Amino acid sequence: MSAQPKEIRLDDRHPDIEDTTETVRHGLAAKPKKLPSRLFYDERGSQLFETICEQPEYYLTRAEISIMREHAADIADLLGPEVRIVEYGSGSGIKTRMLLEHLHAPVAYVPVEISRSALLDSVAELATRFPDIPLQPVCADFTQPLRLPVAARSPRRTVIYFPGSTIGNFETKEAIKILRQMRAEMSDGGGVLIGVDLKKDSATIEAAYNDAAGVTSEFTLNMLVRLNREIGTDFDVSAFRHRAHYNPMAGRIETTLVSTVRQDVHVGNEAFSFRENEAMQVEYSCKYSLDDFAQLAAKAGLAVQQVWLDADGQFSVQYLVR
Ligand code: AVJ
Repeated sequence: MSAQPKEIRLDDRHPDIEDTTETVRHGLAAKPKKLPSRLFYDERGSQLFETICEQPEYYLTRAEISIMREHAADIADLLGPEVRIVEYGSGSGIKTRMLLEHLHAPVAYVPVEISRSALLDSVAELATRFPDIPLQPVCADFTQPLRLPVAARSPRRTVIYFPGSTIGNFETKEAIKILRQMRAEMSDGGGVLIGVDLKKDSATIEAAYNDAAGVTSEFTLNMLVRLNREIGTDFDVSAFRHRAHYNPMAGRIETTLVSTVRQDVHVGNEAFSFRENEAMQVEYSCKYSLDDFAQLAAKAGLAVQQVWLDADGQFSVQYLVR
């Protein structure tokens, strides 16, 4: 008998709706100016990110998928039977499907996602593909402490899945904080399965954030398009350009929007001046050596138990335990 698609209840924690106007006012008043990278992801931004993943220069996604293709079965063996997977992020990706496909009698899959629509879309798709895995979507902000939903069947272990090197978007302090929070949420004997992009020559890294087709540039500039539409700012989008530079000392891509002219931008009735060539920080994408990341994890009370690499050693999937 084949399982019928069950109705899936969304556990809605009503994450605070961000006051974007306040965030932008705060960011434009800072010196240097700085807007958070989470503002990239409106519908268009999420689409553009998907297109970035298909660019020949953006090696991260392909490398991580190749790791999963090669090692998902070993990963599933290591996690063992009756595991509960909690994913930070919507889990619409192919990597999630590759993991779920190989698990042994998983007890639950719990995607935690702030966007209700992204969460519902991904869960609808997973429900048809994996009719036998209980899905327990939670609409919440994963950067905030979470109470996991009560499991229908109690899992042998709870594993937090955080693919995509999204950890790279957090500065050291925040990265430690989020890893600590994962440590608290996983069970005794649980772990964190995390995708981490690795340090390599600057040219390769810089090319990944400066694709020839200009998709990343459009993605970065879309933040301003979005703000003009949603909160009525008047950024002259054509007078900004995307700049992504690898800072080898800090081990990170630093993405800025550079104003090509002197201009005033209004948020409500407040004006903020940009000098010609003034750069506004919009994203960090941190890169780690295996050693760097083991040290970061240690600061969160986590030890690296196993590392899987792609054939070119560009990217890693790591399993962290207490
Ligand atoms: C989704 C955060 C992993 O930093 O590589 C891609 C986002 N920004 N190109 C990254 C991104 C520009 C991406 N992460």
